[in-house]
Amino acid sequence: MTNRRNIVVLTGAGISAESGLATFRGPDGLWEGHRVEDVCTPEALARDPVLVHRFYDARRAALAHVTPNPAHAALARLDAAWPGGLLIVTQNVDDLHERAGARRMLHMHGELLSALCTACGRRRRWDGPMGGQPPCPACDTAALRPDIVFFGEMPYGMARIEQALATADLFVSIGTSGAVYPAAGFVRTARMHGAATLEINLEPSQGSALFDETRVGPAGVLVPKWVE
Ligand code: BJW
Repeated sequence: MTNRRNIVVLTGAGISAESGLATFRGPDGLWEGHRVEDVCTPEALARDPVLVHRFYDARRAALAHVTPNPAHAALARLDAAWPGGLLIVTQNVDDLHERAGARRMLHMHGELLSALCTACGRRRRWDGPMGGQPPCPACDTAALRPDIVFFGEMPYGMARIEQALATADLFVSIGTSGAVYPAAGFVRTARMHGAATLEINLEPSQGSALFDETRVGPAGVLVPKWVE
């Protein structure tokens, strides 16, 4: 491990791949023939809500059959033991970091197990096929949508993330292709503020050249090695 004080960890779909969840842009990255870019937009939700709900219902159902892997567990150990600053920013909408025990974390692209009311903007736990009870009496179930950040929408927690990047001594990116912004730009921001940068991925990502070091291999093996 390292003795650097403030750490920001960014995770992507690759960290959950060894738990059995599909990544977005690999060979199995299509869902019923649709690219994620065609399903995850406000326009797609307006045009074909049944398709979009089916996509997220399937993803939600898949959560019941998976468990955290050694990479999630290693980050949870880091969270419990690290005396300095730590923020685990995940692009993933699964709950595997929490189930492994991580606490200092943030879901920048939303959560499968959360519903968002399009009428009042409140978020609540997803508890039913169409989101269960509405978050507040003023809105009805029809107004609920998956609490997912679609393309063109502002990710959650940007101010907190920017602040953590500005004071980071080390930025670590795990299991992400670097294809989607603003997450793909975090490495530049961290470097600009003087952080050391490390990438852990099955293959060099689109932004590999921006990292001080790239370790190529499965997260389930390399993340525990990095943390210990
Ligand atoms: C392993 C492994 C193993 C496998 N071990 N590794 C042109 C330029 C710049 C930006 C834009 C642009 N045009 C449009 C934009 C903006 C747009 C964008 O980036 N589009 C790109 C397609 C170009 N971004 C947005 O719209 C975002 N909002 C935004 O920009 O708001 C404005 C703003 C302005 C200023 C500041 C801030 C904001 C919103 C993006 C929302 C993304 N949503 C999704 C879907 C929702 C969640 C869900 O349904 O699950 O999020 S898309 C999808 O991609 C999902 C992911 O979180 C995201 C990233 O994917 P990820 O995690 O990297 O997965 P993969 O599959 O791509 O990669 C997996 C990697 O793991 C691979 O490299 C494998 O090799 C590796 N791997 N097994 C280690 N075992």
